[in-house]
Amino acid sequence: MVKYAFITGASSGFGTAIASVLAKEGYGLILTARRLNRLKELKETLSGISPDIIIGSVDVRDPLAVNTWVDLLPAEVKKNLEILVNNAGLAAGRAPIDQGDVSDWEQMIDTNLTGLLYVSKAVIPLMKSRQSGKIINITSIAGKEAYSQGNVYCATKAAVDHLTKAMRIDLLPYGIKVSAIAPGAAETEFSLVRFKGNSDQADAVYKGYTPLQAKDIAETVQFIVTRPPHVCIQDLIIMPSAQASATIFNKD
Ligand code: NDP
Ligand code: 8X3
Repeated sequence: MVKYAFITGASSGFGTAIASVLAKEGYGLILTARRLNRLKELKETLSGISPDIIIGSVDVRDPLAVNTWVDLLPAEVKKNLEILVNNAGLAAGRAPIDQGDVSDWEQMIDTNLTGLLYVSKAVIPLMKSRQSGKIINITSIAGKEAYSQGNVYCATKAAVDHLTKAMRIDLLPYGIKVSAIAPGAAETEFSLVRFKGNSDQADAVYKGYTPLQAKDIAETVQFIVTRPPHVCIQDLIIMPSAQASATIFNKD
């Protein structure tokens, strides 16, 4: 019997690396993001490693798309959905609070928080009916500490941090484990997205030290999902060795 892992934001960064690691663990994969071409490439790469891969262009901000997508999954897949990794997310821009772009705020809140809620609400009933499941929310050091000009991004991640605790309480009677991973600076497409394609600004974020790689976070997911049934990893902060807090780095 194939067990399935649903990973949002699988077209890049952590999501792609998590898909690869869970494929090697033998999971069938349900991979979503907006960029279908990326998901097709990933499916090709992982076919022959994962026993089954289902991909879909799903914008987590669209509740109808999310619900329809989950509804239309084959019955056998829904019955065996064991893992949800709520990974899709982004920072859009960096600005003092009074100078932020309202559409950036909306995009971050709608994706990082509301989108995560939509996906969770669609998937949790499947886990409840199995009386087991593992949900991993990708938060951030930005959810633990606020930093200058990070305001709304930090707020969305703090909200998901708190929501993770609340989900764990609500889902406790159903054998569903809920975990959070809060990474520090990791070199993915994150900064390129945050700085809207400005690669000089994005590259500068990772200069002078060794940032985390997507694989580091994927291996952490692997650790969490391979714990025995009586163990729940609730909350992890993972930083580059050269980063002590959200803003304190030891750079060359
Ligand atoms: P990437 O930009 O590389 O990946 C982000 C992923 O999210 C992409 O697959 C993107 O896919 C997806 N995504 C964004 N918006 C939507 C949407 N509306 N609907 C569906 N999918 C969406 O960044 P990371 O891999 O670094 O980011 C993954 C998560 O990790 C995010 O939640 C981020 O906040 C968090 N994080 C990142 C850190 C870092 O330093 N990199 C540190 C701490 C946390 P597509 O564009 O195809 O839709
Ligand atoms: C991404 C890391 O420090 O840029 O969540 O917010 S940070």
